[in-house]
Amino acid sequence: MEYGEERVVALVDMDCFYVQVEQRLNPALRNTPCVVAQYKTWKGGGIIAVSYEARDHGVTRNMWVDDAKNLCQDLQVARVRELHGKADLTHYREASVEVIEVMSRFAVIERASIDEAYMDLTAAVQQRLKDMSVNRIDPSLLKTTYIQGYPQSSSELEPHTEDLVFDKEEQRSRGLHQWLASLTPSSLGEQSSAGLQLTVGAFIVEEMRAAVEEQTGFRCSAGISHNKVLAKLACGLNKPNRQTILPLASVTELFNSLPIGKIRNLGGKLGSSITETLGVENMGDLTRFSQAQLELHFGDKTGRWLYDLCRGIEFEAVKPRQLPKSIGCSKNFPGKTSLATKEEVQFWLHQLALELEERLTKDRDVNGRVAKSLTVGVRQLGDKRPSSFSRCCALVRYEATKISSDSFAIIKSLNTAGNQQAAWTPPLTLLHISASKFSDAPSSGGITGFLSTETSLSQSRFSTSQLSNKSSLDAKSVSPCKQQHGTIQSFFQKATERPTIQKDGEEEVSVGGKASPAPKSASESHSGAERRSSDVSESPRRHIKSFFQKRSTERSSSMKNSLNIVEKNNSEDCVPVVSPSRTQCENPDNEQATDVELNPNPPSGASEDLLTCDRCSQEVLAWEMPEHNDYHFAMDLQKSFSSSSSSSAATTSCNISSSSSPPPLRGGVTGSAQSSRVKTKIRGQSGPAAKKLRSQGGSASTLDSFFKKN
Ligand code: DCP
Repeated sequence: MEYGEERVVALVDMDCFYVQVEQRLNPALRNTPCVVAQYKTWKGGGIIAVSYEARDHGVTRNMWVDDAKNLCQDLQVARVRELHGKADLTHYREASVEVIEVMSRFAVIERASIDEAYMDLTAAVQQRLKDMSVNRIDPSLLKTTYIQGYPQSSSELEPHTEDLVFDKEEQRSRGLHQWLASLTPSSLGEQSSAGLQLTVGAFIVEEMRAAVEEQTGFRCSAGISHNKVLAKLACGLNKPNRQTILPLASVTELFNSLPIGKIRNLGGKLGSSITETLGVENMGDLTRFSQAQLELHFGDKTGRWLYDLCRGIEFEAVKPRQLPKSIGCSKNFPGKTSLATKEEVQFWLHQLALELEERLTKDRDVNGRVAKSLTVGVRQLGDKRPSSFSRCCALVRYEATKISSDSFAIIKSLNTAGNQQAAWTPPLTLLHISASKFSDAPSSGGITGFLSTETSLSQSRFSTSQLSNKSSLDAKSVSPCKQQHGTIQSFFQKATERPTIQKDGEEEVSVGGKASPAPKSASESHSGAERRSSDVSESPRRHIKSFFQKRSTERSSSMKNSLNIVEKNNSEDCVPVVSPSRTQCENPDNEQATDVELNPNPPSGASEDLLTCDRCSQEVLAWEMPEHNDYHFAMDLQKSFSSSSSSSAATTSCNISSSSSPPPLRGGVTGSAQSSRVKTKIRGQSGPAAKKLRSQGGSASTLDSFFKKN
C-alpha cells in the first residue's frame, strides 16, 4: 500500500437537497423543473436550490425567480417557509436528520453540512474483504459507480475503439469494467490492493445510497477515495445520483486543470494567497515546488500539508459526529434596516430567541441533551467582517424571554450611546444567537428535573415586569413586525418607517453597568443621523409611506412590550464556543463588560453544518445561509439599480452601500466568480447572477418597478 492510500474515505452529498425535500412534501413537483426560492419579494424571490431538470434549462442558484421563468416557462417554485420573520429551515433540518440516521447504520459518520457526511470506511472494507470468499467484484454491484480516469483511452488498451462515440452511461460501464479487470486479486492473509479497497468501499456506499433512497425517498451522490479532500472532489464529478471512485493514480491528470480554489479548504484566503504568492492557478502546478519552498512561503505545517495535498495525499481524520454542535439562528438588517435603537435590538433578539427555544426544546426531546452555553454575535454597521463581536454566557433555561434578556445583557455594553439613551450606536446589521456545549440531559428526573429546578430557581429571581411581559412577547402578539420578512422589502420599508425613538419609559436593565466603547473601524463613520439625513422624498417613497406609517405605529407599540428586565444568573459554566476562541464569555451580570476581541470566524464556529457560498466562496453555517443569501440578493438588487438608473434612482434608492458589508463569513475572499464548490465548477461554472440578470433585462430593475410589483 502506497503512502496516502491507507484509508477508504467517502463523502455522500444529497442532490439538490431542498428541492428534494419540497418534492417529497408535494409529489406534484417531482421530475419537474423546480426551484426553491427564498422569500417572495423582488422578482419573485431569490433561488437557493435548483432541480436537475431546471438546471438543464440554464436555471442556476442565485437567479431571481422571474428571470429563471424566462429561461424555463414551466418552472415550479417552492418557497422556504417563514417563522418569526425569517426563513424557517425546519423541514430541511429534519430531512437531514433522517438521512444521517440511515447513513449511520453503515459506518461511523461525520456530518459535514446539512446535506453531506464523510465516513471512514477502512474498517468496514477490511471486514467485507474478510467475509468475501473471492476478492472479485461483479460490475452489477456497482451500477452507479464511475471510476475517475477510466476508461483509459490509450491505443494499447482500446485498439479498435478510438473512433467510437459513447454516451455517458456506456463510458461509465466501460471504465468500470476496465478498472475491475485491472485490480490485483488478493488472497486471504495478503494485504488487498488500494484499488480493491476503494472498490469494496464503493460497494458499501452503493448499498448505503440505496438504503437512503428507499427509506427517505432522497437521492444522493458520493465520492470514494483515500481522504476527505479527494472524496469531496470525487463526489461532484458525476452528480446527480451517481458515485465516483477517485484512485490516487488519477489525481495528477485531474489536478493539472483543477483551480486551486476548488479544493476543500483552499476556497478562501489560503487558496488566494497560494495563487498570488506562487503565481500558479491549478493544483497540479504546486508539484513544481519543493517541500522546503512551500514551507518557506506558508510555514512548516501548511507547507508540508500542501506538498502532500497537491499529490492527492491528506490525512485529516473523519471525526465521528452526527449531531450539530451548535443550534442557532441569525438575521441580517442591511442598510437602513439596521437596528439603531435598544428597542429594536431587544425585539429582534426576542424573535431569534423564540426560534432558538423551539429548536432547543425539540433537540432536547429527540436527542436527550441540553445546551449550556449561549453565544450572541453582532455585526455593526460598516463593519466588513462576518461578525464584529460575539459573547457568550451560561444558557440557564430554554425560554425565549430569558434567552433574549441574557443576550441583551451581554451585548449591551457594545452600545456606545450609553444606558440612558434610547439609541443603539453603532447600529447593528446582523444579530445571531446560538446554543452550544451540549451535555446529556439528566436521566433520572431527567429533563423535567432540570427544568423544574431551573424554574423554581428562577422564579424567585423573576421580576414581575418580566412575567407580565411574557404574553405580550409571544410571536402572535407581535404580528405586525412578523410581517417584516423579506429583507429587501423590509429594507425599503425601513427606509420609510423608522419607529419613533421612545425617550420616556426606556428600559433600564438591572445589570450590565456602564457601556464600554467598542472599537470603531474607519468605515463606521455613518452615524445614525447621517444615515437618516439621506432620507428620500421622491414619489415611490411617498406612494407607500402612508401604508407603512400604519405599520410603523403598530410595530413601535408592539416593540414597547418587548422590554425586559434582565435577571441575574450564574455563569460558572461559561465557555467560549469558537475555537480558537476569541469570543468573550461572560456573565450577563457582569458590571465591567470589557471590550471583546474581534472574531474572524463564523459565530459559534463549530465546523459542522457549513455550506460553501457559490458567490463568495465563504463557508456559512447552514442556519445562517438564508441571511447570507439575502445579503447577496440585496447586493444584486443594488447593482441592478445602479446599473439601470441614473442619478434620480440614486436619490430614490435605498442606500445599501452605506451598509455594504461583505457577506457574513469565514475565509475572507470575496468575488462572485469564485467558488469552492467543486461540483459546481465541474458541472460548468456559471458567472455571477447579477451579471446574468443585467444581460437578461435586469435594467428594468428600477425602484419604480419594485414598488409596482410589491
Ligand atoms: N443552500 C442554500 N444557499 C446556498 C447554498 C445552499 O440555502 N447558497 C441550501 C440549499 C441546498 C442545500 O443547502 O439544497 C445543499 O446545498 P448544496 O450546495 O449541497 O446544493 P444542492 O444540494 O442544492 O445541489 P447539488 O446537487 O448540486 O449538491
